[in-house]
Parts: sequence; structure tokens; C-alpha cells
Amino acid sequence: MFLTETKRFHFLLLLIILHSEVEQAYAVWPMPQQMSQSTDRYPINPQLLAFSYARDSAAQSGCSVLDAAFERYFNLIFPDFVGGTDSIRFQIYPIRQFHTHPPFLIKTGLESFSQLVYQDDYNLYFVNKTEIEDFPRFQFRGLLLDTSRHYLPMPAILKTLDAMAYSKFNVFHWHIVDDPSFPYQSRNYPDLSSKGAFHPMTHIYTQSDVKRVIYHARLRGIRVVPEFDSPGHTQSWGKGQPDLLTSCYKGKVPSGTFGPVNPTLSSTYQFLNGLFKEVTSVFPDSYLHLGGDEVDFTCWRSNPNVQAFMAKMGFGSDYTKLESYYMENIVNITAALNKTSIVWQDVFDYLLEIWKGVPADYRAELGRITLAGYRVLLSAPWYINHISYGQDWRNAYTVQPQNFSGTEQQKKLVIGGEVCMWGEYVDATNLTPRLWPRASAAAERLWSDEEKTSSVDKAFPRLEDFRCTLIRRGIQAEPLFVGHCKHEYS
Ligand code: CP6
Repeated sequence: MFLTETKRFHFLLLLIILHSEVEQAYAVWPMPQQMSQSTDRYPINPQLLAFSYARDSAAQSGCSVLDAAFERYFNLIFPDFVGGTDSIRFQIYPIRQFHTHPPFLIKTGLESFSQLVYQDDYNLYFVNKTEIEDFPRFQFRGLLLDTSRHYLPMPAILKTLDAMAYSKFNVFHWHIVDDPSFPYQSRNYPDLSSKGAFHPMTHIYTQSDVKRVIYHARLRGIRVVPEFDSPGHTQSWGKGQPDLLTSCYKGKVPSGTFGPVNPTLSSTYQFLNGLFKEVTSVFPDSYLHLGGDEVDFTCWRSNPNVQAFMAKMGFGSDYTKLESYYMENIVNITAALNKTSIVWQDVFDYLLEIWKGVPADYRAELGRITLAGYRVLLSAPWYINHISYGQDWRNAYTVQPQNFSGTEQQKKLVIGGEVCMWGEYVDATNLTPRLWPRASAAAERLWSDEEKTSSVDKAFPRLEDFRCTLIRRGIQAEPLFVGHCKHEYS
């Protein structure tokens, strides 16, 4: 009798827990394509929760990417769980089978699931009954870091990759070198970093650093697209590679200063072929960003050898023809290495990235470029190194990448976009709060359905919530406005 009573009590308690209702809806950022949530909540016992492979999934046990993701997400979902991590939890006792999904969906599912789990006042874990169907609106959701204006130490890059995965970014655009420094340590051309980096030992990315970044990104479903920007933005290259840059003239004599890469010499293309051959073997991604932006013609104009080359080629005095000649050569080198080139919009060809024209002109550019049939990435409205007082994330949020005049076919050529964090005023001290959660506003624009995310005011409380999730995960994301998070210290 006593036992029966006890049993009933337990049973009732179980019922109470299973059928308790909560008013609050639990948000997922970026907003899924389809999501229906009930107020029924279910307790989750960290000791019993298991992730497992569906029997008919394309990925099967032993898939190291998923096994690592299970482990990571377990720790993200239960940050205060102290029970050791035994493999039983991940492999042997599947409580809940996921249905047939390709592995990338299971991974994004893990992120969404992790955001739905919450704790009550007694620190018990719950999840509400939720159905989600999800896929990204754009295939290319990038974030650019600039490691030339300031060197970013490895932990800052790895941590940014972690936070990117939380917002479902899938491309790390590594603007690795530029005028101020050349931190990439090349196997074939070691002088580039030994002479061109801020410091030859401490401010470089070694081959193993690069491998580590690529590996860390791959485990999080992020591809790494390196940018070796030329022929402009190459001052640092000249220190370790004599005769690469154009010698500028003052009247009839060299002035001692250097301009863009010298496009007239065959040695230039031999060097670039060697460098890109190495780079494309180190970075496995199918894209290589070739830059091509902001080429100043003053130095080319001043140099008599360049003038002679212009005449020989029949370019007249049109230096954009010389620029195009250069870009065509390096795009061909890249194509011969079986890679697809990305260039900034200044070069009218190939896959273009729109960086100019804020606030409205980028629409005209999108129309112009897609009309010519080129694929395009949008970054102009997402230069989040720019800051202003107040809630500037709202500007990033209200961007509509396909809102330009053009046909449906033209709009399909917008394959995504990028948030850019140029490094003139950013190093490891302020990178994280400047990126997050402002970059997450663009992430939702790139992931979610346009109609379902048309209200920036409705997004506000969800983004506040997500910012608290980032804080809980150890990402020092800045506040959007007045308020507090349940867990403020990590
Ligand atoms: N560096 C390189 C930069 C910029 C570009 N390329 C840049 C230009 C204007 C603004 C921000 C960044 N710092 N290599 C242009 C793509 Cl406002």
C-alpha cells in the first residue's frame, strides 16, 4: 500500500513535470524557416541525454565531425554539469533518434536544440516540445577578419570561429595579408613573413597554425577562404620579395617608394604562380579571394617601363586595361590550380564581392553585376568595424540583399554575403565585443526567411536573449541596451 502510494506520487510528479506549461517562448537565433513550439515542457537529465546517429543517416558512427559536435554541444547545453564525459552518453543508449538528415542539418539542429534548452529556478533543465524544419536562405554566410592591420593571436581566431558557428556563419574569409604586415609564413617564400610581418617569430601564422584554424573551422561546418589581395594593398609583400612591386618615379629617377605589384614582368607571374600553388594546397577550399580592390594608378603612371609596356600592349593611357590584364593573368593562374576566384567589385569579372555604396548604391551595383550574369556576394552594408552610438545592429538587420530591380534569375545570382571586420582599429582587445552580437544581426538576414524576419522590433528581444546565450558561452558580446542576463559571469 505504502509502495503503491509512493509510486503514484512519483507518477504524479512525473505527470506534473511533463505537462507543466510555461508561457515564455524559447527563441532560436537565427530564426528557423519553420518552427512550432508548444507550452509543454520536458525535463532533461544530463545523465541520460544521448545523441545518436539515425539508422538511415548518411553519417554513421565514427564520423569524427559529428562525434566532436556531440561532445561540444553537450558541454554547451549543460555548462555546470560535472559528471565526466563517458562515451556511453554519446553512443550506446539513444533516447531519441533523429530522423534522416544529411549531417549538416544534424549539426545546425544541434545548435538550434542547444538554444532551446533552459533551466528553471532550481537549475533543472527543460526543453519545450518544438518542431523545427530548417535550411539556410543563402549558401554563403561569411565573416572577414583582417590579420594584417593588427595581428590576431590564434585563440582570438579560434574563439571567433566558435562564435561564428553559434550564429550559423559558414565561411571564414581570412584577409590574412595587406599593406601593413604579411603574417602568413610561406613554405616557398619564407622571407615574406620574416621581413614583412610585424615580428618574424611572434606575429606570424605558421603552417601548423593555419592547419589548426582550418581544422577548427571544419569541425564547426565553416570553410576557410584565404585572401591574398593584389596588385594593390601589397606594401608588406615588397619587403621579402625584391622587384615584385612597381618602383615609383619622381621625374626621371626612382623616388625610392613603391606602388602596386609590377604587372609588366614575367617574374611577377612566376612568383604568384608559386605562391598561389602553395596557398591552394594549404587551404583546401575551392575558393581563393584575389582582392583586386583600390589600385592607385599614380605609381604605374610615373614608371617609364610601365609606360612602355602600356604602349606595347596598345592600352593607350587607360590604366584600368593594365589592371584588367593583371587580374586576368592571376585569375587564370588560379583557374589552372582548379580554384574559383573571388574578387572585390572593382574588378568587373568572376564572382564579385560588393564593398562600396552604403547606404543605397549597392543596390544599383547588384543590379548591374547580376545583369551581366556574374554571381555576387554582398558586404557593403555589413562593415561592422564601423561603430556608432546606439543600436546600429538595426541597420545590419534591415538590409535586403535581393531588394534591387532585376529578374528572379538575377536575384538567384546573389549567393550570400559577408560581415567585414577591417582591422585598422581592432585587435584582440576589442574584437569580440565589436563583432557580437552585431554580426549576428547580419547572420539572421543571411539565414532566415525574409518575410518571417521583417520586423526589427520583434527581433530585438530575441537578439537580447541570444546575446545572453553568447555571454553564457564565454563570448564577451556587448549589450544591445539597458538590462541584464541571468548568467552574467563566465
Ligand atoms: N583593406 C582592403 C581595406 C578596405 C578594402 N580593402 C576598406 C576600404 C574602405 C572601407 C573599409 C575597408 N581596409 N584591402 C576595401 C575592400 Cl570604408
